Amino acid sequence: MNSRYPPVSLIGAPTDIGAGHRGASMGPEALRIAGIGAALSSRGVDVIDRGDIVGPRNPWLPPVDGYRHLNEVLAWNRAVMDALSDEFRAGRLPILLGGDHCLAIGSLSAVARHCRETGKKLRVLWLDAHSDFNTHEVTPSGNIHGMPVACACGLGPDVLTGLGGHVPAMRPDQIRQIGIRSVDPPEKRLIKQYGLDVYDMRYIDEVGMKRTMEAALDGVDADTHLHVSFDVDFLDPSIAPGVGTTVPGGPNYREAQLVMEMIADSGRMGSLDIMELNPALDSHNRTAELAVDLVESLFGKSTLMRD
Ligand SMILES: [Mn+2]
Repeated sequence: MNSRYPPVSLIGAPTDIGAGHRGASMGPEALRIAGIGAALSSRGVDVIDRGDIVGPRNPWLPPVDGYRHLNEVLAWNRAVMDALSDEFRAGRLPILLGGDHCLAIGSLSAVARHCRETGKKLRVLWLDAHSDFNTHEVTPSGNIHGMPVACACGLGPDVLTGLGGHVPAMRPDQIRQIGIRSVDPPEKRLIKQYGLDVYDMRYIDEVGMKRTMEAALDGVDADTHLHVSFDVDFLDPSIAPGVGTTVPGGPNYREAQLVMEMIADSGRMGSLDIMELNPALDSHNRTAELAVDLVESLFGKSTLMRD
């Protein structure tokens, strides 16, 4: 077994309850079919598949008071938080197989609570085309997958912001967002107001991915729990078409590999979300296969001859 990594638990969360397109509910199975478990085992990682979390079905209703499916979103996120908390207590590294990105409210709540309980420093890397910092006042759609970062920072409905028992679950300065290229104008104002650290595509174009990641990982040390929330729409749609909210101009294959390799080099990743994979919009499961390829890099598989 590869002693560099703690034992890993795969947790499926098959729902699209917070999304604007149906289909992310099939993400966990697509990742399994693309071989995520075997890929980790072949890296020498001890991996268990815990199967799927069970939650309410998607009623596909319009928003109420700016939120779509709030009760169902809450039920799913409670279940996600509990599942991840169990893994942290067991000393394992949970990989959440989404599912849409609203489920990060549950994973961020669990991670933040784990860090409070163990005295670890928290750093969240949010790999995404979007900032996901909407609120019910400014959201154009009411889809809660556009709100998880705001909720983690205490901005949102009490039931979601208070999920982990501490409001806010985390401070904006514990979060680094990478790959951002689509932000609604009122969301932009909130991001400025809260001082969120955003490395958008303009920044990456100007300074390069290596320096971007050095900045995003700056200060991560042996006491840091690094949580990686990987929205598959982070990637350029030309290589990753299987998502509901594609935005052109994202990181290419080599840039994405570099992101994952530099996270692996830090040696501090303690939890991972793989979110928004939508097999209904994919082509021959290639986006799932790419995601698995990138996960291998997160666990130390270098494309270069460095071992
Ligand atoms: Mn997202």
